[in-house]
Amino acid sequence: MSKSLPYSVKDVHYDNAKFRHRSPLKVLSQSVLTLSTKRNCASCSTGKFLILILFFGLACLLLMSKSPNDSVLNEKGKVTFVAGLRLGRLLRKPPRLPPRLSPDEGQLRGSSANGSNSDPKWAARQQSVKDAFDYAWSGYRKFAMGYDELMPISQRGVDGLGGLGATVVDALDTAIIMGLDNIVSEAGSWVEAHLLERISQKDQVNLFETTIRVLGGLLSAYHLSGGEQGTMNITHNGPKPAIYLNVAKDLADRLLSAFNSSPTSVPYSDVILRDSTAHPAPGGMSSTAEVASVQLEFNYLSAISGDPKYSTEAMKVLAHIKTLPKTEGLVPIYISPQSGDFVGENIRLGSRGDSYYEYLIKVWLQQGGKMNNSYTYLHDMYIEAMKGVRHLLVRKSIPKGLVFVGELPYGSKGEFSPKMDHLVCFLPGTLALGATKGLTKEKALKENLLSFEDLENLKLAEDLAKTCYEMYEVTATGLAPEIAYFHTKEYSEDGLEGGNKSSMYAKDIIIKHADRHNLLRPETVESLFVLYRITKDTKYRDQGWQIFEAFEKYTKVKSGGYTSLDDVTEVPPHRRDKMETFFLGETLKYLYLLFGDDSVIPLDKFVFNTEAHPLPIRKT
Ligand code: DMJ
Repeated sequence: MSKSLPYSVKDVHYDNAKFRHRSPLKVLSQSVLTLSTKRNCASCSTGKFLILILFFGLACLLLMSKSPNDSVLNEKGKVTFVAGLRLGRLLRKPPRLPPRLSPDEGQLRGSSANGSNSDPKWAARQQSVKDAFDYAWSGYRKFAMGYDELMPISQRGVDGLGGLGATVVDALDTAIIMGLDNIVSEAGSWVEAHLLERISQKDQVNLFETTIRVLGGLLSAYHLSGGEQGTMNITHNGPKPAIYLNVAKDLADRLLSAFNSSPTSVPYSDVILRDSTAHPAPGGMSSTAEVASVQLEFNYLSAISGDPKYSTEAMKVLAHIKTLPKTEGLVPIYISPQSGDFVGENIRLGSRGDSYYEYLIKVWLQQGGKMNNSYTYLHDMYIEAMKGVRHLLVRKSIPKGLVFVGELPYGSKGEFSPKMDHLVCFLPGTLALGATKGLTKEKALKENLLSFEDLENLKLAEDLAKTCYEMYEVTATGLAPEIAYFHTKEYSEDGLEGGNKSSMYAKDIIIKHADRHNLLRPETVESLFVLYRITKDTKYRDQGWQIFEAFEKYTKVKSGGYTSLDDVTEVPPHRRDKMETFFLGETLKYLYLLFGDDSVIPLDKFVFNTEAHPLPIRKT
């Protein structure tokens, strides 16, 4: 067993001074002080001369920049120029004018308009993502409209998710955010014309997948098209928001049977839509991530419908999980709806485990992110779990020291596995969000809002985002495999490199033959987006652009749409035949937002569900 990576205080190298706010006057006085004391020159004639020139220059500037706005009326009615005002004006940054927004843009934005995308390079790149979305949608519309997914090579549709037209609903809010009115209208009209009927006729669907993609998509479309403002559709495209809400309610009413049929508060995994019945998955178990990742959606539905039943049922799951024994906050990936207990010892943040951790912090944020209320236990569970991650799951690879999150397939007493699913790459974004609560790192540091745990989590977020990006860089296509293993003292395998010989991490990352596929997944670009918003470090944008270009190069299909790949380590890669719904719902949405204006879907006003559907944070 190798040692776990200590994230001790000395590992957190934050240059707080770099972010500390200094007033212009302080800057001036500190410069003078630096001149006089540090260089010990105040008494020498050059020092005095320099100080004199500094003050003389300032005085001239003050006098020359007369402006009536800098004046106040004194009691005799005479105009007096106020030096303080003018000095402040000279030293202040020019004010950022609020952008003029159409009503629909206004809906997508928070009150702040910081970080506008004035750089034409990023505006052009954002446009390329929008074009890619348009291309993906037109392939889907041409060959698969109304099916769950497009098979772009065979040019047909397939119902892999129960037949509710999942791509239509997953893509809808991305089209709204991108301002693609025709697509909003096509997708919205399809929902209005077909979805209720489909829901009433279809057979088996998975509670989690249907909630995050279809219910989440409807709720986000409801909000973004102005649902909470009244019955008018403020985007002027697609149906009235009330249509989305009605369909969402009908769907959720049927999904509730998964909760109501179970003998415990842990829901069954499968629902028969047409008769609103539910049953367990074939093995009897539900996935922990699945039962604990429906709360954002059910809570918001309760808020907008005025009916608490959705939230009540969904929140019982988390309240119940709170009472179960855990390993340093970490939980097994299976849970039994029959007994309500966890099953097995397999602990991981990849498939079946991932969004349990994501929703702990996001549900708390959705409910206002306050301490000392009935949701605080979620924050506490999250903090404990991330401590557990740092202690039990985080290691460094050799020879180059990439920080990764492994697995404990036999619990904390069993052997550590250096396996990391691409799915784990949601974690850097969630860690950063949980640390600053959606504020920029600069603001959070300036306002002293970051605890020790927050700083550790933020540091881990940045390290893991690097690893996730290197999982792309290391392959011949520039696209990540579904699963990577990391070379450690205890584990190594030769001849399983990614195919990019110039990557300095070629020896650190091991890609087994069975894991070389790429499903157009979003997790890494999701984390790059969140980290860019929070740190403002443009490297995250550059990395996102590299990934986007690789998608364009290797996954675009001539006849329309994009496809999953079979093997990212060879060029040209062998292609699969599927465009997953989350390529439109998540991957392209996060890339679009990464290259765009920070005030669109601000992270302190919205939480993204695990399928990237933004839902508003409850106002407190
Ligand atoms: C999405 O459906 C969701 O993000 C889910 O939580 C995990 N996997 C896919 C995308 O990879």
